[in-house]
Amino acid sequence: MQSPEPQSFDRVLSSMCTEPHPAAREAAERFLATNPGDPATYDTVAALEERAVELLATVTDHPTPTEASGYVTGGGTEANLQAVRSARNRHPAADANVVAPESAHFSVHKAAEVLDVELRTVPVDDEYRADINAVAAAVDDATALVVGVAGTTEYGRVDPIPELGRIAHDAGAFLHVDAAWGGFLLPFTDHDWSFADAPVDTLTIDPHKCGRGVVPAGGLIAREPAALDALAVETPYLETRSQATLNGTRSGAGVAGAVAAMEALWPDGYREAAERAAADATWLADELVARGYDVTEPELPLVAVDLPDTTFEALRDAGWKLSRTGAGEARVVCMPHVTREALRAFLADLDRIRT
Ligand code: 0PR
Repeated sequence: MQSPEPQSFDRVLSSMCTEPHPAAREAAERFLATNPGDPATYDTVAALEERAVELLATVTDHPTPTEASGYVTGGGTEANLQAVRSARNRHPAADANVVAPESAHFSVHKAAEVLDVELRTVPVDDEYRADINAVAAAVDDATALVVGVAGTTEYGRVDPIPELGRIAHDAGAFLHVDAAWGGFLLPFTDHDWSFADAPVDTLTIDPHKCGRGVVPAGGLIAREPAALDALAVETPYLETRSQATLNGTRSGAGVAGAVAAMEALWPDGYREAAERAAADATWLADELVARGYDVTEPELPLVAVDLPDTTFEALRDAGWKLSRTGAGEARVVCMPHVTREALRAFLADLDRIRT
């Protein structure tokens, strides 16, 4: 039996994944059977992964992209977990803790549980950004890592990354920035978030989100090689001597797709996408406000809107793939597949449903 058609992206509004760039799709297919986890056997894809790291380091303004350390992870979850693990492994405290805003993605909670480190979540301010005073009060000598989010999952907010860096480093901790979603949008804004903007030690940026690579492709990039060295285990029965990744066999398709997408789109394609998304998010927010709804102002192109439950359910029934924030607002993430036309159709359904 033939497998079914994958569903269309037409009505997908809350996902942080999108249609891959055509070049990414093509490259991914050619590399489906390769394993970047075994570079001594699959050297072509291993070289592509070095290129992926260089490109990701370029996007994140690493001081020396050709020398940056990192790898293509299975997604933001793995990158965040490895950042926590690296910081824990490099910190002297036996009972290391991690400090993160409550807006941090749940992958940070998974990381803390898997690694058995204490996670101290601190409140966000009225604008849903990490509260600096709360972070400063939560760190202590045993804090191995402070996490900041550059593009939060729920509201698209950017934490004050330079301030978080100062607090982290004053406490002897590392700073990790989760730009899993925001990483390909932020270079075209005036936010401070990158290696050049702040003392960032490690950073998550996912090609399979706004990078328009294929799933799975996350990214972990480090300022110093020591961050990756702290993750390496010996690999006695491979030709290479050690491995810093969490998974062994990894997706060559993800790596090849990421490189193809970034080579096609950096920087102009990403800039155009970011500008279009920003304009669409502002337009949608204005349209929703004009209809009397409470909207959280989009900072990055993500619109959170307070809809009555019945309206939310009716929109889901009409086929709109919407999800809710923890507080219950519907989220519209203006990913590349979310066109102005799709948003007009969404508003037309909303108008039909609410009358
Ligand atoms: N960091 C951030 C800021 C994220 O938004 C996400 C995922 C991750 C890390 C983890 O990345 P991976 O899923 O690649 O491991 N963001 C949401 C998620 O999938 C996106 C989302 C949210 C998708 C709501 C659909 C949805 O209905 O959890």
